[in-house]
Amino acid sequence: MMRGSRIVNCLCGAILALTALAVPSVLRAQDGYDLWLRYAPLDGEALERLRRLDLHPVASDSDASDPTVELALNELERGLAGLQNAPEEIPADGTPIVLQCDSDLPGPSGHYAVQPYARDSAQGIGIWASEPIGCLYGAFALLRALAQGEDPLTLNLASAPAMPLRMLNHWDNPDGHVERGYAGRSIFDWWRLPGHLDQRMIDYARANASIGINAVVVNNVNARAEMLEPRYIERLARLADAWRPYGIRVYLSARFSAPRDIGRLDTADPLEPAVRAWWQAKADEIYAAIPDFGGFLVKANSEGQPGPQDYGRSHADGANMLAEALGGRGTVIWRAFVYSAEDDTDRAAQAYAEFVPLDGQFADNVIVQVKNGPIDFQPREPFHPMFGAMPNTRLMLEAQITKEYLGFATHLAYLAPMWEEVLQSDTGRDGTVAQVIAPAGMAGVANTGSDRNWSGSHFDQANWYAFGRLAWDPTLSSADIAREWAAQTWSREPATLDTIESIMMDSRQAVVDYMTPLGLAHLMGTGHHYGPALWVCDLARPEWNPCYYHRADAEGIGFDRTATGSDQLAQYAGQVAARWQDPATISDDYLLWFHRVSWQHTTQSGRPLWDELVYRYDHGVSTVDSMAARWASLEGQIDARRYRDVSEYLAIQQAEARWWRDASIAYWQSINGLPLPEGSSAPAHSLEHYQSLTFPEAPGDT
Ligand code: GCW
Repeated sequence: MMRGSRIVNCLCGAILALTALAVPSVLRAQDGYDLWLRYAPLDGEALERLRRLDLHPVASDSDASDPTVELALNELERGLAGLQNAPEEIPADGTPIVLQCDSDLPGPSGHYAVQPYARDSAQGIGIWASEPIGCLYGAFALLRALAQGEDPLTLNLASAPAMPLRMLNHWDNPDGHVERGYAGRSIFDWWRLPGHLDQRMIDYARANASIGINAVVVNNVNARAEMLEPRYIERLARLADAWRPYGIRVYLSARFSAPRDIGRLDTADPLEPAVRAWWQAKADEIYAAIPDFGGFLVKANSEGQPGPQDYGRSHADGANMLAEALGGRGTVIWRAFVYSAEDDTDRAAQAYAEFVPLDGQFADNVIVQVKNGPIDFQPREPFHPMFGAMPNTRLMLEAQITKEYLGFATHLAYLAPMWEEVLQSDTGRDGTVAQVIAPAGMAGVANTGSDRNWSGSHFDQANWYAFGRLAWDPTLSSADIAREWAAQTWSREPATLDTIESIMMDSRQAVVDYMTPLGLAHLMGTGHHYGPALWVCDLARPEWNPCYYHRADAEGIGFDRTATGSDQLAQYAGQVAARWQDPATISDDYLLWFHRVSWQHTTQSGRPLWDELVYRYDHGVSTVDSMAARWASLEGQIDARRYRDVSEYLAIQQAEARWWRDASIAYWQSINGLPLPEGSSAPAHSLEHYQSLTFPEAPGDT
């Protein structure tokens, strides 16, 4: 099989080489499908060096028969061929890349070392790991370095994952709709499974493995019970088989009421023996089909989902019942994203209030999954106060890769700076958030879909990439990740890279500024979360309304979370709360999140709040203008199709940033009656105009 595919690849390589004569490689048409794994041909010294070395991968006989090692060898061949613009054929001699995948190199699962070695007069590159998956990760690491033009003879790439679970959560429904998905339909074709496995499922696993992702929850946390039925288990087994060599374990979101929905029981009470027996039998059935099934992800008693509280039981009762059914075979990931219709306390305080008293009560194979902030994936939130507050429970961080609240796929917003901000936050109790989650992991709500470019936009690929890289190593800097991603995805030209990196690094703060500056949150159109809707105040549940979050009136604006208000600030460690306690000293980034202040309040910039607010909106808009201008300067440096795709999206973003600014300012002025600061232009339309806009076609709704 190997030989056959090499022969075919040789022909492809020859055709590629001919095409290369006509069009400079950087400008060849790209549709984004290849992600960061393009292996675009090197040039100059880097290319000469590779050609001189004539690298070729080899593995010992015992390793080579392993499917994961075979993937590593194939990937190296494919990558080396691409980087050298050469056919995928193994040179007879040259410098070996020796894979040793059963070495006694100590470290957690997945670790590797990639280094040059010299033995007698021979030199080579070694990839050492203690299991095959480490070799695959090492192969990708080597190719990542080579793709950035590095010299293989000076590399020293020892690395180990910082946390065991590096997971994607798909909010994909079995009918193909993706909740909060902006990249088309679901990539999972349940209808044609298990008979047909789409190549995309392999390409997806390969992309995940290249950044260290090792776990995938295939269905929405707003789960359908049918996903637990035999026909889906059979389909999932086919995926599990296909992904196993890539080191990926499959998980299911489980609907808590499944014993009633599909099990013919009249209760789902977790303490009821018949219910426990049902889950036990279900787990056994799944493990019979998928021996390395990862476990269940559960959203319970949140936003109308069923859960143990329906029967007067606690989250721990519910989670532990499922944990017992899985036993040592798998993990229950229980979400802490809860807020209740009956509870009129500050929404930001509710998860902590419900979960922290349960610390120590969860079974060993339960992980509690906590969103990065206490509300809901806003453009900026302070870190969630549960981090550090449950020392006897494994906590996992949930981030959102899909941009539900950051302009969908059409706004360019690189999210790694946001995740970096959270991961590096000192909880004041148990180290940084990154340290708190180290025994568990990180989950990202996936942004993949059926769009040719996977993510709905070329730049959103960077968020998938950065999520994986940070879950592997949360100490990486967002700027470094941006650069290494861009070098593999766009171009290696240093000036082009500088420009792309600068656009990416400015982008998230730009969104914060034009949507929700100074600690404001949740002002998006209700339901679909597209566009501004600051004025909405008539929905049944208080926390569905933007006015709940901003609390603006003629006197002032902001949510008082100090002791004079909801006192949610008291959920943080003393030293952390102290930093945010005083409206005179708190960072402007969190001002209106924790404080209600007058429109005249002096901010850190020295400007009164109203002036600062308008300044931030203007700054957000002008940053997007500048991002578009910087991108325009790359015309001719980037292949035309992707260049144009990004240009058009940036034009949309420019218009929508203005829309956000204008609608927000028009609304605030209707409340505070204040004139615009000198030099700031009036909104383009009346408030009524903005209020009249509706978007019934907005994608990704529930
Ligand atoms: O962000 C909100 C979304 C819901 C989502 C929920 C959650 C899956 O608007 O669509 O439901 O969070 O995280 O459970």
